[in-house]
Formats: sequence, C-alpha cells, structure tokens
Amino acid sequence: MRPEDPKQRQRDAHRADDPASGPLTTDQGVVVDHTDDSLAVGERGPTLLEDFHFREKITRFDHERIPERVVHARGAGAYGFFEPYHSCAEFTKAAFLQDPSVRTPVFVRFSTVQGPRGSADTVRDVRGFATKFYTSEGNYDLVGNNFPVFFIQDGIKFPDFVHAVKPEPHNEIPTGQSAHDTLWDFVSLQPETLHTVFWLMSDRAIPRSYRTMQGFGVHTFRFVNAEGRGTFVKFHWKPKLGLHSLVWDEAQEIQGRDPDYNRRDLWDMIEAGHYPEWEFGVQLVPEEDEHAFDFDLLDPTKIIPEEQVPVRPIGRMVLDRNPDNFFAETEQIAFHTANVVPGIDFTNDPLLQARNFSYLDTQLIRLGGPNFAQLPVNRPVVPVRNNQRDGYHQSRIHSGTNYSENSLGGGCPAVAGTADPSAFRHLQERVDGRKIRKRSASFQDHWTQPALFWRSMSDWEKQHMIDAFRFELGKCVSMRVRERTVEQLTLVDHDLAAAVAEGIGVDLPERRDATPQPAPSPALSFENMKGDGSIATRQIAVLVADGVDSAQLAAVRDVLETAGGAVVDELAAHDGNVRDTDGAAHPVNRALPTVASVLYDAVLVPGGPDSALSVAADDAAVRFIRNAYRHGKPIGGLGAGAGVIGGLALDGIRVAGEGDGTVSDRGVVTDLTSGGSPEDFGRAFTEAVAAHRHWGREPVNG
Ligand code: HDE
Repeated sequence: MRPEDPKQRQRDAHRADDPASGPLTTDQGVVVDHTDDSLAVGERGPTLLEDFHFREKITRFDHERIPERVVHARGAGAYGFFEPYHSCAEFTKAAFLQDPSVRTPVFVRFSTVQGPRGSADTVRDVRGFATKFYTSEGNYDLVGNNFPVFFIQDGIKFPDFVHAVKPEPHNEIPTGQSAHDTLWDFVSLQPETLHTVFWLMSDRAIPRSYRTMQGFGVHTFRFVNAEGRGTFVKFHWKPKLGLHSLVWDEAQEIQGRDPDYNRRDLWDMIEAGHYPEWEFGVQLVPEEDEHAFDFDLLDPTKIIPEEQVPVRPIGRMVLDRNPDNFFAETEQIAFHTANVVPGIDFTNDPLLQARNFSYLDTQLIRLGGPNFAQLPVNRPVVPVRNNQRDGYHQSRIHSGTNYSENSLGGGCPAVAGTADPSAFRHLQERVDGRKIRKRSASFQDHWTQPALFWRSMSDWEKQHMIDAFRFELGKCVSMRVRERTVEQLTLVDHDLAAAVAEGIGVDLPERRDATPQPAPSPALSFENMKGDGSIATRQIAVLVADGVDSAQLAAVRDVLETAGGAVVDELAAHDGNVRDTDGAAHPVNRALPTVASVLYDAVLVPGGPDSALSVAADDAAVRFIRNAYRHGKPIGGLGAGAGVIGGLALDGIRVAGEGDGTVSDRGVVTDLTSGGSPEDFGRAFTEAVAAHRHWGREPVNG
C-alpha cells in the first residue's frame, strides 16, 4: 500500500467517469448508432450539413491541438514525492522542508529545448528539469535545467537567443539541433553565452537517461526563515544512479532507432517499479557573504564551485507514477518560476526577474485563458479562495460576492492577518538606485568559468568537447562565424581553440588565454559522478543462438539481475525460442533486427560452442558487439563467447590469456582462462557495467 498522497486523491476525484459500458454518444449525450459513414443523399451522393454527429466529430478533431511550448516543447513527465531528510528551519520556513515524515507530492517534467513536440529525444541540447511541489502551503515550482548556468544574463535577450538557436526563419532548418549558423553567430557575438556553450558541447547535453542527469535551479534564490532572515541558495538535484551520458555517434543513431529513447526509458522504468530518485541539495551563502566571490551571485552564467560552497543534501525525490493521460497532464502542466511558497524568495538576478513575468504570460496563450490553474495537474492540494473567476474555461460554479473588501459576502475571503505566519511575505530587501539600462561590471567576466569547466574535464571529456565543437562549427556555412567563435575560445583555452581551429579549417589563433587559469573543480567531471557502484536498471544485451549454455547463463543472470538489479534482454536472430545445450527451448526477449547496441548499456556473449559460433557468424550480432566497443561499453564473454570477442580482434584487446574474470582497463570481461565460476564472472562484469563506459578505446566518437 502506498502512503496517502493528497495529489493522487485529488486526481482520482477528477478522473473522467467514461462509462465502461453503454453506447457511443455525442458530446450532448445523444446515443449514436453509426459512426463510420456520414449522412449523405443516397449511397454515392453529397454529405448533408445536418449530420451533427459528423460535424461535431470533425470539429472536435480540428481543435485537438494547443500551441506547443515556444521552448521545451518536447517533454515527458511523472508524478512522485519529495521528502526532506531533516528540518531546514534554520534557513527556511517552507513547510515542505521541515518534517522528514511528511511527503510532498510532485510532478516533474523533463524536456529538450530547441526541437518541436515531435522531435527526437537524444539531440545535443539542454534538458529542462521542472518540478512542481504540491505543498501544504500551495504550489512551489522549481523550473530548472540539467545545466547549472544559462546562455544569457538578462531576460530581455531571451527572444534573441531563442530566435538564434531555433530553426532558421527562412526554411525552418535544423530541427532539434544547435549546429547551425544563427546560433553560433549569436554565440560568437555574445561571450556571455560561452560558459553554457561549454556545457552544451560536453556530454551533459546528451544524457543517457533523464534518470541519470543532474538538475539545477540555476539562479541564486533565497531561503527565508521564520525570523525573516534570508540566505542565498542554489538548488541541485543529484541522480542516485550517477551521471551517465551517451556518446555523440550513439546519440545520433538513437535518433533514428528510437526517437523516444529518453521518454520511453522514464516510462518503462516507472512501470517496472524501478523508480528514479534524486537527492535534493543546496548551496547556502549567508547574506553577508553576497560579495565574497569573484563573480556575482546574481549572474546566472556562473556556478558556485562545489569545492568553495559544498552541496548539502536536504532531501530526496522519487518518481513512482506515470501520468494517465499525456495531454491532460504532461502537456497541460503549467510551470511558473513565480510560484513560490513562504520561505522561498527571489533575488534580483535579471534572468529570474524576466522569467517571473514570462511563465504566467505564456500559459495564458498556451492554455487558452486564465483558468488553467483549475486543470487537475495544476491544481494545488490546498484550498484556493479568491475573486478571480471569470474568463475562458471556468469549470467550477462559484457563488457569492467576487470583490474585496465586501460586507455582503461576509467579508470572505479575508486576507490573512499581519500576524498570520502562514502568509507569504516578500523579504524586505532594501533597494536604492536610478532607472538605467546597464549591465553591472560584476557580470563582465565571461571567460574564467568556461576555463574552469574545461580544466575540470578528464582527457576523454575534453576530447568529446573538441569533437562537439568541430561538429557544430563544421556545420556552419559562414567562415566568419567559425573564426569569431574560435577567437572567443582562445580567450578561454588556447589548446582547445587550436584543436577546434584545426578541425574546421580556421587559421591557428595566437595564444591569448588569461593566466593564471582557475583551479579545476573535480565535482564538474563525469569521472566523479559515477554513482554508488550499482548497476540497477542498466540494460544488458545477451546475444544467444541455438546451443546456448542456459545453466551458465542463468547463474550469471542471477548475479546481474537479482543481485545487481540490471535489466537483461536476450537477443537472437529471431523471436521466440532457441534451443539450449540440452535441446530444451530457451526463450528469447527480442529479435536482433528490432534493436541495436546503441539501445543497451552493455553486451554479453554467453557460452555454448554452437551458440557462440552462430553469433560470430551473424553480421548483425558482430556489428552489435563492435558498436558497443566503439561506444566504450562493457563487453562480457563467457566460455566460447569469450572466444567470439577475441576473434573480432577489437583494437587493442587481448582476450585469450587475459580474460581472467577481472575488469580489464578496457571494460572487456571474460572467464576464458580463469576457470572462474559464473558468479565470479558476474561480479567482475558488474564492476565493468557500473563504470558505464570504458574510455581509452579510440575512436569513440567516429
Ligand atoms: Fe524557460 N520558459 N525561460 N528557462 N523554461 C519556458 O514556459 C523563459 C530559462 C525552463 O516543462 C516557457 O510554459 C524566459 C532558464 C523549463 O513546462 C517560457 C527565460 C531556465 C521550461 C519560458 C527563460 C528555464 C521552460 C515556455 C529567460 C532554467 C519547461 C513554455 C528570462 C533555470 C517547463 C512555458 C515545462 C519553459 C521563458 C530561461 C527552464 C516561454 C523568458 C534560465 C525547464 O515561459
């Protein structure tokens, strides 16, 4: 039994009572006996206008779409809960951050940014990570991304940035891609974009799964405690499974093989009971330290390095329920950065200030009027009492007066008394100044933090970034755009600029990078975010054929699935069954032609000489293993299966004599010479799978 969840109770009350039996009716409830032919004059004559059923059916169909989100149009979402580890009363009075025994329902929507609703999931892009907390004090929305920084500093530039990154206006190309002239033109002219562009060129921009990416609130917000004391706060979500991404070559292939890759993964894992989980963390800065940094806390293009201000874990979020209806819930959810609760407040970050205008405005057009908060997914779980009633799509029947103050309605709803602690009160920040349009001098360093990011990357991460810059700029037609971008890169790191310049046919620039360069922040590298060594939910492909050693395979599966929590799929040239070494029927999960190695995290070739021989002779199976190898994935071989891998002569791999049940530095694990038990092998393979990727194989991005 799940604990009582007020949001689920509310959803249940909103469920359509579509009758399980009874005839089809019109919207007016009139019974219909025929819906396949329109009313016409004779069998071959014209359709009649009086066919109200036909007209209603078509009209309703014509109006089934609402405008998609102008950005973040493609998304996937789920319900779940948040619970704090301990009370955060010292810093905030927010009710949902006080009591570890209180679970707050949430809905999270993940999204890509550039592409339309129907675009592919695995594009190089920022991912949205928006959370609506249905708290006991009203809705709180943390509308974040999977990068901790943003492309621009002031919201007034958002339309320019979005126009530049979106498909170009004359031909609406490219879809879901940043590799085009207008984006890089903008980047090369606006160095404030650079830091986020560095994140965009990293593997952070191609997450393996929504379940394995971080989330960030981006802006500096404020916590406010019961005494009215403010503390600056940055919000972080850390995935329990660790941070894992795709490689670019793989991401591109998945766009064709399974454009719904990330969406499907989220859905399937929740359906299977593998509930994704994130730890919620905060970086706290006392108000008096506002100016203690060499960047401005109000500048959304900057991070506070975790080494400088550690992330304190304060709670966890679990997503454990898929929506019932994509349109009603995932599409109609309306986030708004200004949806805050007592204890959380804004700062003067000019990007945040603009967002506080934009999100309400956009919902008015997208959801067709001002009553969208009545939609079930948007409704708070606490009472709503106010005088805002009329307008499109009012779905409730209010009675009584609709103005304040009133005496005729008994004075209801009355405002909370000044002593009522449950009311939201803005932090009384003192602000003096002249009305000006001017960027603060404290916002002007656009190069140190990209350098910090670059210098924090491991060698393979740097190589992937160089490849990404070369790919993106190599797609730009304008040589001037390429040159100007490289000029900007020289201000960050000369070696990077030189490597990119060489790949895109631009003259090698002079060394201009600033010294001293910032000290690396290890927390930024994938190398330090691998998770807890678990292989839970990793997808492992096992290539089988007639003659598979099913007893040995069962023992290994036991380690991987029962102990490790991995998801194992057995793939053969055809669906149905193969025969095992004893001639018994051995079930297959998927036919090889319907899948590809890019859809799995690891591949295993089990023993049984006949099975191994058939795998080695099957082009699709061999391609599968080679691709897994190219993409840095763990590869396992058992018995004769190890021989198959050895036989492929994968670059630099010696299997025979080396496969002793331990993890090789290239993530190839076999039991060939060890005589090791399947259990030993299972454990060693588990270690290789936990590492997720094994770099040092080249080329990985080819
Ligand atoms: Fe958004 N953004 N944004 N954004 N944003 C929207 O709201 C906007 C920004 C983010 O799953 C829109 O309902 C402006 C930063 C997410 O429904 C729109 C500015 C961050 C989502 C809008 C920003 C985000 C949106 C489009 C600069 C990360 C998807 C439809 C001032 C911290 C939410 C909608 C969902 C969506 C405006 C910048 C994240 C137009 C004006 C920074 C995750 O209102």
